[in-house]
Amino acid sequence: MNKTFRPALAVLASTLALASAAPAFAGKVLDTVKQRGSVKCGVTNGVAGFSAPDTQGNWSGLDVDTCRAVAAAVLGDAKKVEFVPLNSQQRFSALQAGEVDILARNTTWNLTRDASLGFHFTTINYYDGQGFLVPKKIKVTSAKQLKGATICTQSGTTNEKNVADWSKAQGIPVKTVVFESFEASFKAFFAGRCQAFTTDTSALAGLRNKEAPNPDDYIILPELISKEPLAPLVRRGDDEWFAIVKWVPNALIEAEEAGITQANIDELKRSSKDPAQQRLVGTGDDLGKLLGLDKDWSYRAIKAVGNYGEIFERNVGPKSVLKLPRGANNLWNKGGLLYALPVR
Ligand SMILES: N[C@@H](CCC(=O)N[C@@H](CS)C(=O)NCC(=O)O)C(=O)O
Repeated sequence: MNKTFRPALAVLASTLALASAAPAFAGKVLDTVKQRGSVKCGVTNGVAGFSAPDTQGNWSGLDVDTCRAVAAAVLGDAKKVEFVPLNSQQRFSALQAGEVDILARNTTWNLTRDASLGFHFTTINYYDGQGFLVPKKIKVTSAKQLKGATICTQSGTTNEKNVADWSKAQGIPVKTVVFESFEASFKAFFAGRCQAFTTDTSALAGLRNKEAPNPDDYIILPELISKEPLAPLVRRGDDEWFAIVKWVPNALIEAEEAGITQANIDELKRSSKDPAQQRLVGTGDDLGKLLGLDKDWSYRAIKAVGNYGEIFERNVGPKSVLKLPRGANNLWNKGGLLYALPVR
């Protein structure tokens, strides 16, 4: 070997050794969360299936479960979450100002938001697309028939911009009416102010089933006019917290791939000999320490909310009022787009 390369290689080797042995340094957000004893999670004011309070103020939904899983992983208790309702306009400034530790609020990951707001998107927890809800009585069965229609939507969303793009690209002029509050926007629609309502189709399913005076009087049109990959996000500047909020939801997807459920996790913790399962249930390699957590971080998260498939089923799938098909949100080896990064 050329002698001049030897010292450089030695430095590289020792750097790599250090990198693999070094413990993670807990970031400021994790310290604050531990001191406070709760995770502050920015959510919506109420979108069925994603984040909505019941009459007693108990929150549920797919985004809510992401925050509960993080709380279980870092604080050992899925209940230690403070939910902060934010409308579409308020959500980003609240995260920037440090009013929440995580924004888990049906938020679409796109270039502008990723590159200009000072955030890191973490793991996509729902692949969505924008659509239209219309009353059956107007006899519209395709978005192509919306020429000249008045369309209600909420400001501060991708939806507002997508409908303008779609209208231009398709040569279908429409009149968009935007509202700052979600409630005001859908109430106006159900009162007949607009011929169509547009937002992410998952939210349209919630609107139709939970808010419509009579769900059977409304249909969701077949066209999807955009891609809406929804993901929780965190502020930049704390790589350790970013890693936690990236790896916890990822572990819930990996748990589904590995066949670990809320019901079988304790049995697998006792008896599994499969290294992939062992890492997730806390009996294999200790990956928690690399995140500034303990060995049972993912065990607690899965035990608290279930694997991704269970979360989907309960909140938006067959066990919910939304009854959304698994579609793109199925695992990659079952025809969907979910592909967990290896937890190893
Ligand atoms: N995914 C889209 C839309 C998200 C969004 O804010 N949707 C509205 C309409 S469903 C909402 O959640 N409103 C609830 C609220 O403001 O509390 C985005 O990130 O802009």
